[in-house]
Amino acid sequence: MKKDLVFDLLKQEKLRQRKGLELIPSENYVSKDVLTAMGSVLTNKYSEGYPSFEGISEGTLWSETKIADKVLPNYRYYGGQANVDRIERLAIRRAMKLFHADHANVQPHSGANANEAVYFAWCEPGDKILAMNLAHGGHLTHGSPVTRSAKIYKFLSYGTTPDGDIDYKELEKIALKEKPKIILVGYSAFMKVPDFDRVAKIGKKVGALLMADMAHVAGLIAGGVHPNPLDHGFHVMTTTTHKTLRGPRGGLILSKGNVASPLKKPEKTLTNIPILIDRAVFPGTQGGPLEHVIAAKAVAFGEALQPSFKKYARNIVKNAKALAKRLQKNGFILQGGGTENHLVLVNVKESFGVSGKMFEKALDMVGLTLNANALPCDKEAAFRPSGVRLGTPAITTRGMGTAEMEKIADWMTEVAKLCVEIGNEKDLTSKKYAPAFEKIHKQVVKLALKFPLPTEG
Ligand code: DSN
Repeated sequence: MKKDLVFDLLKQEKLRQRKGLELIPSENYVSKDVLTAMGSVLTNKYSEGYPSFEGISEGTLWSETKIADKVLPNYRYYGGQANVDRIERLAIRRAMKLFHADHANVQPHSGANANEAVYFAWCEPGDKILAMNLAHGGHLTHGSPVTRSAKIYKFLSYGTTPDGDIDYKELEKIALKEKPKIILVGYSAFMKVPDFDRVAKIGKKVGALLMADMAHVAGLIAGGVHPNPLDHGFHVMTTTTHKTLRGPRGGLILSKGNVASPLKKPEKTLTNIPILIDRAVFPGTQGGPLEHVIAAKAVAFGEALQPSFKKYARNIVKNAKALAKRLQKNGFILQGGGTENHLVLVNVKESFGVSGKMFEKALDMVGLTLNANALPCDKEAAFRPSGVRLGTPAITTRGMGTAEMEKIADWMTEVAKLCVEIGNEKDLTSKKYAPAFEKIHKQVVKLALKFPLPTEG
């Protein structure tokens, strides 16, 4: 029988990934084991509810073999859960260990779902949530008016300072005045390391739940090169599992507090946060968990617990700093003057007079993938922003080092100069410039093929 057309397209996507360089800071390449677990028979299984840890004593709580050996009672709505329970318990324990949490909920289908579940767990409609302004690097799910959450809760926002850091003074001023139920530190375009202690102090003064959305830097936290908000007074941390953490596409909620049976109706207290969150994920906001993805999360957490992941995390940051330094040397103006994590935000407009969108398209033509991104107080329209955002998690997974970062920065500079010469976006594909783009593209492909994806071979 003829194979579905989808498989031809998958082949082409594999080739695109192999021959190009992924610079989008929120993307990565998973291992063969993560991919195998995700494509497993667990996709056939329904398992609404949760596994339990009843009968596992404190002493054996952290023994993976014992957790995986035991068939225990559970809180599920379907039979046939013996293996699913054991896999989900492994994922939970590994996540807790990785992030020093008292509890982990591994069921959120995405980071957006994870955030929404936390709001739902702690707030009533109309309650105030204080989060970073989207235009300053925050995230859509932190209060953008187009989201469902923004129609339910009242979001307030703080911004960043001209040097790119969180405006802590503004955050404190708003918190003291408005007494929000949640103070949220999290972002998708921010290159500094937050001062969690400072925010925790403010949160305690006003009695807010302290929540960190660490989707971008979870892998850096797991690898020990970025502070963990749960070690600095925060109550909850949400994340996706597919960015620096290098797992399958999905969400995760970690929390501090007491873990009790999900059957008891909990009071809204800080110590009950883990159980409030479990109930907010299911049945509050989601139905059946994606157990094939949870299995892949368990594998990814297992990989992140290995010493080699620490080295990976270190290299992500080292590479990002090298990339930033070379870009600056070549004339690019960087938001915040550089980077402290995996991400670089470039003001292309100010550096070369080129729009972020034109630069993104031109780089795509040579096999360098990143995204146009608005800068704080961007004067340009949101769909034609002044900047681009790029990062090193994926290319570091491929084994690239600082020498390759310099090459990439140099190619980006060549492309920026070509853009200046071309002048406008619609002429990017003009025949006149094709040889110049092709010359750079060939060099990018040559380098990419030297560094195979983890799933190749
Ligand atoms: N879309 C993600 C990112 O690229 O940062 C955030 O959810």
